[in-house]
Amino acid sequence: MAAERPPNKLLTLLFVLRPGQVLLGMKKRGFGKGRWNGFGGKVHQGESIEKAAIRETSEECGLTVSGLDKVGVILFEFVGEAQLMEVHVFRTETFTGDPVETEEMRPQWFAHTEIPYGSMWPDDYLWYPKMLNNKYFDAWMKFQGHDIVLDYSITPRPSTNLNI
Ligand code: CJF
Repeated sequence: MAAERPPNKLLTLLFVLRPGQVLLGMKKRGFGKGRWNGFGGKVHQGESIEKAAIRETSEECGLTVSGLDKVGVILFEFVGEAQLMEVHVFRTETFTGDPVETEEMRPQWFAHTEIPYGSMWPDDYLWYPKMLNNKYFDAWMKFQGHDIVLDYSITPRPSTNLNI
């Protein structure tokens, strides 16, 4: 079962989609280096979660996004560590600009059928299919280190909160 303690890290993760494709970024430094992921990071104090998701995407790949859809919230716990991460996942098909490489990320479009799961966080294959198909969910993931998912649950939820 999920640990009964408050999350101590509030993070965002945003996916930009165009027909049949999703934009991912290769993380070039820091947490998750060497893995493809959506765009995101820490929510600043006094900042809304949605604003943080928009800001991080702009900082990491140069795109201006709007019309966010809420995909779900994933709670990550790591055995033997105090760290408890709450990741708010969003998606959008509305953006302006062209993706650019930054010091943080190297963006690339991937067909839904060619997602590079072997070079991503090991939880991703469990929920990307839902995210790509607009299925809303909440999830809990229990990690051993950074490479092993020991246990997890994924709960569907009604697709409310569209276009927040
Ligand atoms: N896709 C994904 N994103 C994560 C974390 C994660 N798995 C957990 C680390 C074990 N999987 N992010 C956390 C950091 O901020 C970006 C999203």
